[in-house]
Amino acid sequence: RLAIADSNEAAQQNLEHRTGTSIEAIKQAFLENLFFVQGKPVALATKHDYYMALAHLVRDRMLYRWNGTAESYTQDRCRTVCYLSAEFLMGPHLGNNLINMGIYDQVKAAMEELGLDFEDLLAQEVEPGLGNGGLGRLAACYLDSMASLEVPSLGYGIRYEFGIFEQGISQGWQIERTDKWLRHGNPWEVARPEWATEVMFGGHTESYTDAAGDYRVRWVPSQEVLGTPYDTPILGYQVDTANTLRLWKAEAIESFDFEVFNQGDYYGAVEEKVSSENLTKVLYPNDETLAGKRLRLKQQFFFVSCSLQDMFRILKGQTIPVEEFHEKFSIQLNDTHPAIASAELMRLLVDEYHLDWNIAWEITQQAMAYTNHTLLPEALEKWPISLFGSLLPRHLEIIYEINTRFLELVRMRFPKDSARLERMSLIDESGERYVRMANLACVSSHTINGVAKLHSELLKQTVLKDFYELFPEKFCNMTNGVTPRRWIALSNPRLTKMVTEKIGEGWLKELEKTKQLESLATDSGFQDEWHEMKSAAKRELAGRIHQQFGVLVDPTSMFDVQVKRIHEYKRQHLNALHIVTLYSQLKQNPQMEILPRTFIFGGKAAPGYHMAKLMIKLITSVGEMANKDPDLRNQLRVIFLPNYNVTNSQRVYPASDLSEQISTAGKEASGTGNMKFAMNGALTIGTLDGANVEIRDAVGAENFFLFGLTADEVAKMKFEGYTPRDYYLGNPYLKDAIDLIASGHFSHGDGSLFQPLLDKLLYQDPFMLLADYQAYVDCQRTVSKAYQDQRRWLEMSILNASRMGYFSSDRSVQEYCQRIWKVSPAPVDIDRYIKVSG
Ligand code: GL9
Repeated sequence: RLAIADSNEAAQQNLEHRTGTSIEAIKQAFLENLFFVQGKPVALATKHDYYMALAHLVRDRMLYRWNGTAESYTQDRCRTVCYLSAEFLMGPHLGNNLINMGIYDQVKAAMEELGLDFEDLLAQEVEPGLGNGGLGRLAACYLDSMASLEVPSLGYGIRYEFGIFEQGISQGWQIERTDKWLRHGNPWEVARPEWATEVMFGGHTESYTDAAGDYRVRWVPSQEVLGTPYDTPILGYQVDTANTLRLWKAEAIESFDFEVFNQGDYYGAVEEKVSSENLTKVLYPNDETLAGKRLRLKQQFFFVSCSLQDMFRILKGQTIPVEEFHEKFSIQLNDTHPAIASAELMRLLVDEYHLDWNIAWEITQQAMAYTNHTLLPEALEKWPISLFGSLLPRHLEIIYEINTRFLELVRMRFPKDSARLERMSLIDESGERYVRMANLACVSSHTINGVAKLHSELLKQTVLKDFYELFPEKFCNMTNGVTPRRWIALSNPRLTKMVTEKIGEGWLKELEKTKQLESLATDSGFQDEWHEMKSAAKRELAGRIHQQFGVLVDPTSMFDVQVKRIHEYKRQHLNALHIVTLYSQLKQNPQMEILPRTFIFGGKAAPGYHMAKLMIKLITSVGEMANKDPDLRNQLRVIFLPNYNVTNSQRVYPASDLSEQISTAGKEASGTGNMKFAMNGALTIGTLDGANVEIRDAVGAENFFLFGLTADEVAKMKFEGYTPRDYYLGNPYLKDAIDLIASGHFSHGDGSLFQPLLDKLLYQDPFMLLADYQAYVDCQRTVSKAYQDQRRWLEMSILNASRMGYFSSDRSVQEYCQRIWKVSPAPVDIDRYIKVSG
C-alpha cells in the first residue's frame, strides 16, 4: 500500500505542512495558495482569489479525513446508506466545513491577522442551489447528520450546471435570472472521470436465448450518454468521518457519436454532444408539482442509472456478490423523483446479471425505502405511457411485469374489488395512460414514511390508503429534523456562544442537552443577554435591508417573518390580508397605536405559477404603500427580501421574533423552516399542520400561538360545502381588506391587477384563507400583547430554543438508521490509515 506519509521524514513534514491548523500554518498555506493555486501576486488578488485561496487550504485539510474515510470503508466493506435525491440544497460550504472541522476560530483569526474581513470572504461563495426548497435542504441536513453520526453514506444526485434561478424583483414583480454558480469554479468538488458510467435511452428491446438456453431480454438503445461523477466531501462534526456527495454530470460519449455515427457530419456530432450535455443543464424550478416533461424524466433516469451502476462497481471492487446487494446498500428514495430506481435495479439484476426474477425482486424490495414529502394530489408524479415507453422501453416492460404480479396479490387479498385494483395499479388507465411513480415506489419498497406525525397519519388515510390497507407493516413516520451545526452554530454565533458558556460543549452533537437552559428562562440576567443577542441580529439584518433597499426598519420593532417558497397552500396572502387590515385601521384611526412590526417576506415562486407571482406582487405593492406613508408613523414596514436562499436564510432566522407557519391544516407535510426559527428563539404563529403540531407539543402550548381550523375541520368543511363569499360578506374587517385591494389602492388605481387573486379567494378559496382569517387576526392581536410583556416574551423565546432538541436531524437520522436502514455507525480513525509514520 502506498502511504502518503511513511517513514520518509520529508513526506511526513510535507503532509503536516498541508494539514496544519495553527494560525501560522493557515496564514502560510493561504499565501501559498494565492501564489500557486490562484496564480496571483497580492497586488492583483481579488476578493474572489482570497476566497479560493482559503477554500483550497480548507479543502486540503478535509482531504486528510476524506481519504482516510474512503480507505476505512473500503477495507471494512461497511453497510452503506445511498440517499438518492434529485435535489441537494447544500448552501455555502466554507463556513460549514470550518465548523465541522473545528477550525473556525483559528481560520478567522488567521484571516484577520492578514488584514482580511473574514465575513466578507465567506460571503464570496456562490452557494450551490441544487434544490427548490425543503425537500432538497432536508437531504443536505441528513448528509450532515449521517457524517456526524459516523454512518457510512453516499448522497447521489445531479450536478445541475444551473441551479434554482436567481430571483430579482423588478417593479414589484419576480424576475428570474439563471444561476451560474459554476462560473468561477467550484473548489469543493473533485471530478472522477475514471468512474464515469454509460446510460442508455430510447430504442427498443429484443428477446434472445442465451448459451444456457435461458430466455433473456436485451435493450437496444437509440442514445447513450456518459455520466461523470463529481464528488464533494461531507464532513461530520467533530469526527474523522468525511462521507461523499456524488453528483452526476451528463456528457456525450465521444466514441459513440463522433466516430461511428457521425463520420463526416461534424455539426451533427457536435449537436449530439450538446444535446447530451443538456441533460444536466438545469434544475426544474417547480415547487411540489411537475408537469410531464421529457427532459425531467431523462434527468431522473440518468442519475438513478449512474448511481445504481456505481453501486455495482463498488460491490465488485469489494468482491461482494450481486446477490448481497441489499446487504451492502440501503437505498432511500427522496420522494418519487428517483423511484425509477426499482425498475432499473430489476433490469440490471435480471438482464445484466442474469438473476432469476423472484430473487431480483426480493433484493430490490429489501434494498429500497421511500419517503413521501407531500399530500398535494397534483404533486404525485405520473408519466404518460407513450413518453415513458419511448424513453425507457425496457423499464416499461418491467413495470408491466411488476404490475401483473402485484395486481394478482391485490386481487387475492381483496376479491371482486375492481375499483381498488384500478386505484392501485402502477398504470393509470382512467384516460390517457400513465405510469404512477408513487405506486411503483410503494410496491418496490420495504418501508414507506411520511415526514411528520400528522403527515404520516394523513398519508395512511388519504393518498396511500390502499397501500396502507395492503401493507400496513411498511408504513412509519420519520419526523424531519434540521442540522444544528448549520442552523445554529454557523448562522447564530452569538446564541452559540451564550449557550456554550452556560451548558458547556457537546450540545451541538446532542441537542437535547439544551433542555438545561430551561432553568434560565426566568433568569433576568440571562434574559437580558438573550435580548441583546436577538437585538444584535436584528440590527445586523436591519443594516442589510437599509444598505440593499434604502428602507429604514426599526430594529426594536417586532420582526414578523415568513420565508419559504411562495405557494397558495402556504398562504402568504393570508399574512398579507392581516397587514392590509392593520394598514386600513391605521389609516382610518390616525391616533391608533399598534405594536410596531416589520413584516419580512422571502421566497421564490415557480416561474410558471402565475398566482404565486401575483402574491409576490401583492406583498411588494402593500409594502410600497405602507413603507412611505407618514400616517402610519413608522408602525408598519413590509419588506420583501429578494432571492431567498440558504445564504440569506442564515441571516434571517437569528433575527426573527415571530415565525409564520400558517399553511392550511393538512397541506404542509412537515416544514423545516419552522424548526430553524424556533431553535433560534423565534415564537411561532401557526396552524396545526405538519411538524408545527410536534413543535407545539415540545415547546409547550403556552409558548406557541395557535390558530385556525384543524386538518379534520378543513376536510369536513370541504365535504359539507364551503362558500368563502359568506365569510367576506359576514366580516366587515375582511370585507374592508379585500375591498381596499380590489379598489386599486395598492396598484396605482388599477383595480384589475389583483382581481384573479381576489376572485379565487371569494369564489373558490381552496386553501380556506377566508375561513381562517378572523382566527388569524385575533391570534396576531394576542401576539402583539404578548410581545409587549418583554420579560414573558423572552422567557417563551428561551423555552422555545431550549426545547427543540428533538428536531435535530441527528435524531431523525438515528431513527432512519434503526427503523429503516438497519445500519450502525462505522467510526473512522484516520490515524490508523494515513498517518502511518515510522
Ligand atoms: C416538501 C414539503 O412540502 C415540506 O413540508 C417538507 O418539510 C419538505 C421536506 O420533507 O418536503 N415537499 C416538497 O415537495 N417540497 C417540500 O418542501 N418542496 C420543495 O422542496 C420546494
